[in-house]
Amino acid sequence: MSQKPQGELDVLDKVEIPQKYKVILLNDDFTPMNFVTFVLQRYFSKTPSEAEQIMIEVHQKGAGIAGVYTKEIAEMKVHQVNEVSKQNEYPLKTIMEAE
Ligand code: TYC
Repeated sequence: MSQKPQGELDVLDKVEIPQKYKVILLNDDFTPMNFVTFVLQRYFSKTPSEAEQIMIEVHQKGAGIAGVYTKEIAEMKVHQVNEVSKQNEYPLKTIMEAE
């Protein structure tokens, strides 16, 4: 048990906090909007209205956050989206970025 005052972190405490990664959806000119909203619901557990909102943001701004996860989970999401997009012959891509 730590004897330190609350709110104070030392190096040993810090290494136990896992780094989180943003999974970022990228816009393109070809992927249908309904496929993007499907992906957000299926792989990122978004509601239909959340999915619609994120898809529109990506469409307008060029990129947007689909979710934030630990490294292994983020890697899996990126892989799943890139694979399902390829299978459907759409250029939809995701990347991950440390928070
Ligand atoms: N820009 C696409 C279109 O007009 C829709 C789209 C949105 C594609 C988000 C990718 O990540 C994306 N059909």
